Parts: sequence; structure tokens; C-alpha cells
Amino acid sequence: MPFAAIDLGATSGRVILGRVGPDHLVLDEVHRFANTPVRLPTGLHWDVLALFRESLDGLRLAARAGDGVTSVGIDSWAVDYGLLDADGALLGIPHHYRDSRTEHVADRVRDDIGPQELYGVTGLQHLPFNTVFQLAAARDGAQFAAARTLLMIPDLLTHWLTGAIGAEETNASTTGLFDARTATWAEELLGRLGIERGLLPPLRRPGTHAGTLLPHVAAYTGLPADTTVVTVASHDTASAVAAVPATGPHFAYISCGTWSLAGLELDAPVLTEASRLANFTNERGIDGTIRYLRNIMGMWLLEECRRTWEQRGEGLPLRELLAAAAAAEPFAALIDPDDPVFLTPGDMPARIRAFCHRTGQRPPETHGAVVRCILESLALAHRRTLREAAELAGRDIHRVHLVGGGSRNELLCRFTADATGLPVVAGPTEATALGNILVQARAHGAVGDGPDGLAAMRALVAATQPLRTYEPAGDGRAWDAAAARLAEFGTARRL
Ligand code: LFR
Repeated sequence: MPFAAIDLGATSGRVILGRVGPDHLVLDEVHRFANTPVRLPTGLHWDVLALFRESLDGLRLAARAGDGVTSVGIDSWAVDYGLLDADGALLGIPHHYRDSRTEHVADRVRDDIGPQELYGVTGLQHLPFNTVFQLAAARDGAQFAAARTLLMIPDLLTHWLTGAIGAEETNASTTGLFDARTATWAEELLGRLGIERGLLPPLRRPGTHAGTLLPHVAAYTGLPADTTVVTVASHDTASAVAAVPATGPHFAYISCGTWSLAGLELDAPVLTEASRLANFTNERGIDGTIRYLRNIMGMWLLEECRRTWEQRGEGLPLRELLAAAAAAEPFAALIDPDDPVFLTPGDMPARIRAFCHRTGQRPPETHGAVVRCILESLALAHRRTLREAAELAGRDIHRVHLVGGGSRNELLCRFTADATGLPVVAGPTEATALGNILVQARAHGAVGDGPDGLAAMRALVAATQPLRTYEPAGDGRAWDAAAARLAEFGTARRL
């Protein structure tokens, strides 16, 4: 059966057609488009209309691809939202989570609700851009006063496709307004945060039907008017974790793209004070699972370096950069990827050099040395995060699944295996789109319809997608020494 996934990432969006059968799972990217944020006097925004229009164009191409489209599912990054007024019109242009307006807002929220209490209910890691902080920044504005409905980005696009209103659970769990213990909106907190209960729509679970296409959408795309939009795990990371080709409980995952999301899949949230201090999150996965993980700055560091170099006319193809990194001196300079100085857009090589100066290291000068510094530092952050997760959750890890675009980066996979001392299974690259499609397929009975549907979905991924295992090799002691060095930098405040 064919399914269409609209998968929106921080830098690009795609519409992917996935064909699913008992023993096959084939993806076909029918449309890819840039996701270019726009800076306005009001800050950094997502061009949501362009994203919607490109999504429609992608669906049109999917409709023409030959064998029809059984349903459509949408996933994107988390935390960001649009506000609708009483007439259902979008108020303003959704902000980008990297906009700096939330910089000092967390302190204000802290006055209303202490961080211990907030974590005890929501189990959410502290990120300056969590929806709860964005709303605190918006609270005194005219748009917020007129707002009647808040829709997360995939829910907003679902609304524009179908007219339906709802809040998908995995993405809702990233807002800081969601109770990790009960999987409901955190009603008690809302009042104290000055947020009307009615602003948040009813929750929807992944695998349910959100609605059917509006007539004008069906006409534009050429899809039949009864085509359904299925609620998938609309948080991209939740979709990626659903498609991790793991068996048994002793695995860790790293969903590696713009961010590295590294952690474990658990049955219940860990809401202890130690977990809060280590800043682990308890976001929802499919089937009531908990994604116990931490955000690591990820390939963003490299993407921003490349953008800076390209602007200066010094850009090189990725292949050449990685070859130069492989040849560069090991452990010459290290950064803490989780230092908040790296969060906002801008001159990344300069910020890396400044970090090195500050920590008494010789800053990397060549492109190859900078990329080596980034990849080794990311591997060390992967190691630190997975070891802490294992300890806090009391779970042994036997292997690491590294999925997403980063799984194509051989050097990063090898460094991660060496740094963690664990086998790293790399792939699938398209984990997010696969997770999106598999949840739709399951809703239609095309895969894993039984009680252990998640295991069946993962088995299908393992059987059909190219995977590569990196066994730990190299000098383990050198990685231990590098990890100790990194620990000494003592970044005052991590993300
Ligand atoms: C990854 C991701 C992360 C989330 C970040 C911001 O694409 O969804 O899980 O923390 O983007 O929304």
C-alpha cells in the first residue's frame, strides 16, 4: 500500500511516498524543498505558507506517481506553534525556536512555577525555546490576547489540509504544558501560567485518523476527496525512534540530524531530581513509550560552519571537508556542543574558536581541523549523554542505533563507536519518514497490527533497510582522556 509522508526538517522539507507490504518497505522521495527561515522586525520566523504550498505540490506529485495514496501523515520539528483567532485565522507568522526572544524568559516563568515542580509534572528537559517559554514571551502581546487555539506546526498543517483541530500527543509532550505522568494537558499548571485551558485542543494519539482532505485541497492535489490524513508521531524525533531497527530493551538511539537526540526508550518517565539536574527529557513516543533523551547540538554545528564558509566564498563539498577532518590531528581541540553559545544562527567557526580560546586550547584554523573538532566533540557528547541516561534510568546499553542524516557520516559513526565503546548500528538515514509511513501503514493494517506492533514495524525496517555496524576500535584510553578534558571545561550552563 502507498502512503505519503510530509516530513519537515529545520533546513528542508520532503514529501515521500512509501510503499509497504508484509516484506517490503520502499521509499520514493517525490518532492524536496528548502525550509528557509525569514528574519523580520518581529524576529526569526518560519515561512509556514511556503511550507504548506510546497507540501501541497508534493502531494500533487505523489498523486501522479502511479499507484495512488492511501493516506497522508505530517511530522516536523517540535515546540513551535501557530495561534488561531476566533475565526480560525492564523495570527502572525510562527516564530522559529532559534529566535532570541526567549533568552531570559525562563527566569520569569521560574517565579510562577519552580523548575522542580515544572519537571515533576512535565518531565521536560530545560531548553530555552520550549513552548512554555515561548508563550511566556508572547503573553503580553496583542496576538496572544486574540488567540483562541494553539496548533503545533504539524497540527496547523493538518488543519489546513482537513479543517480538523487537534493536538498530537508526541509533539504536545515537548511543550512543557503536558503532564508526563498522565499523558494529558497539565491543567493545573496552565492556570498559573496565564494560559486559558481552551487554547489547547483535544489530544490525538498517533495512529488515529485526523480527518479527510478539504475539497479545495483535493482539487489542487488531485487526490481523492476521501483521502485521510492519519495522525502519525508528528514530532519528527518520535517518528525516527519508532523506526529504530532495534530488538529487546538494551539499546540506545541517537537520532542524528540538525540535532543529535540521544537516549533510551522507557516504559515510564524518570522524574527524579537527579534526572532534572542532568536535564533529561521524558517526551512521548508511540504506544505510550517514553523517549528518555537529551538534545545535543548535533550537525547544526557543521551546517552553520558550512553556511558561514559558503557566504565567504570558502565553501567546500561535504566529502572534501570530511576527508580533511579524517586527516586532521586527533583531539587537537574540543568544544562542549551543549554550550548555549552555539544555539543561535551566526558565525559558527568564530564561536568555536572563541570557545577554544576561553578554555585555553589552540583554536582550530583549517576547515579540516574545525570539522574534526566538531565530530570528536559530538562523539564525546554522545558518550556522556548515553552513559548518564543508562545510569539514571538503570538500564544497560548493549548497542547504539544511530539513525537519520548523520548515519551517512562514517567518521561520526566511527568516533561514536570508539568513544562509547559500543557497537553502533548506522541507519536508516530516512528514519523519520519511515516512522511516519509505518504508523500510517499500521493504522491501515498493512504492518504490525498486533499487540507488539512496534516490534513488528522495527523488524520490517531491519529486514528492508541498509544498515552498517561499526564495532568500537581505536584507542579507548585516548577517548577516556578526551572525555576527562571535556568535563574540565565545566560549561557553566548547558542547553
Ligand atoms: C529535531 C527536533 C528536536 C527538538 C528540536 C526543536 O528535529 O524536533 O527533537 O528538540 O527539533 O524542535
